[in-house]
Amino acid sequence: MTDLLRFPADFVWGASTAAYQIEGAAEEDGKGPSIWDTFVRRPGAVRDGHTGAVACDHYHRLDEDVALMRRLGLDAYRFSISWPRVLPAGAGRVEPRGLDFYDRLVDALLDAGIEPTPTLFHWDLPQALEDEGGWMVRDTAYRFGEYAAVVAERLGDRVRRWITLNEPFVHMSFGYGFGVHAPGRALMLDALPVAHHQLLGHGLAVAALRAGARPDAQVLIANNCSPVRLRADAASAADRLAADAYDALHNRLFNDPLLLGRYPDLSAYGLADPSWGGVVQDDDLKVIAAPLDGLGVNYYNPTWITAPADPAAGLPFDLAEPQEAYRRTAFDWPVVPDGLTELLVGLKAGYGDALPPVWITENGCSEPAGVDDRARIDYLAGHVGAVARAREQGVDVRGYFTWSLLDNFEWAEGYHQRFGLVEVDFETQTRTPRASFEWYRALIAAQRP
Ligand code: PNW
Repeated sequence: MTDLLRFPADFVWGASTAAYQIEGAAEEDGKGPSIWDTFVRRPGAVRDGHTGAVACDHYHRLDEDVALMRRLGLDAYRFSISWPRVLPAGAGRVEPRGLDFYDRLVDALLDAGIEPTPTLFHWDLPQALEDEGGWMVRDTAYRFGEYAAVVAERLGDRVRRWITLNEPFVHMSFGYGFGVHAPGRALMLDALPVAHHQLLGHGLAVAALRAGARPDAQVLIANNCSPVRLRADAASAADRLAADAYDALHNRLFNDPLLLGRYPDLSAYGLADPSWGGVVQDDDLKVIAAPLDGLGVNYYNPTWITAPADPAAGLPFDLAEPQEAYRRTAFDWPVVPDGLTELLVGLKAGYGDALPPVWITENGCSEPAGVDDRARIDYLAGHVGAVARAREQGVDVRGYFTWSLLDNFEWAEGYHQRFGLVEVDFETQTRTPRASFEWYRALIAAQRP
């Protein structure tokens, strides 16, 4: 299985995590509260009232965790930086102990021969900024640019690959649209300014990183992309329009401004007027479309869409279930590796030369507890194969990061979903590599010249 897959020697093999999901130490060393620290206290917000207060206790187990990564043979490790660890109030006073932690992590990774690949924002907005309106207000974009400059000044001499935002679509829709993630606001389509302000923040962060980091630094964003599919029994003109509307909201709303410098016309689907009521100001799109060194793509599964049963009810599409009997992960997500090939080939077809090199910045699955995770090996093998097929079809994919290195705090699902190559016992903090860890280690080793 593994020996069938040969990638170029410089293809980057990685694993991903995020600060709130693994670090714990939620109130240590001067860290300010984030919206997740607040949200997890809301009754019913997270299954069984789980919180990330301790999580994998990675904040205190950095050396052990980097040793695991070294054993795995990773080329790169994608982690996220907690904004409120660095700037407890989101802006103003810098907390040096917060920066010290990431400084030590970067050095430990470099010592282990692993490329540190930090993400500046993986959903843990400083609560102080949420109190001022969060990503619904334009100021948050400027605060994000300032935060990027602070981090670049401290880590920019050593970090060569940066990611600005993680999945602005999921943060907008789950956090501000439906309210199932922090900050728990259910604004539905009124949450659209969250897209623009995150993208503006991204553009300002790109400028800050280019100014403050090493000249050879690369800057990426990690977008959650999902190929949109119709059910075989749903192929009317109304179904196709619904699928286009969903694609515009999930994929093009974030990829078009970054790569083409313009927003999709959401008004064509009754979603919003093109100016978004003054949210999009002159020259914002120039900032947002600053050239990227790569597009990060987080892929889990396609989305099936039908025409809305009740067009007056709000959204111009309905989410549907596929008719095919796909294998399901423990999260009940369908396993569809060819969706990743379809997605990547579609990005190339749609954006052409405007598409920079692509990096799979997340891909993986939740499976039942236990170390004999054959199902995860099948998932990963299928999706790595899907990347190989996209490369054969001319898509310039440079790296693959699996989600996740460790079992961790899976947002609204708490510790009920396990995505790790390494099992974590959340009582004892014991780490136990799974069969998939050994499989991934062998895959990476087999690529070495
Ligand atoms: C991503 N969806 O979130 C995040 O970047 C990770 O932090 C998370 O742990 C991982 O995927 C697994 O969930 C997503 O419903 C959340 O389409 C929801 C969706 C996709 C990605």
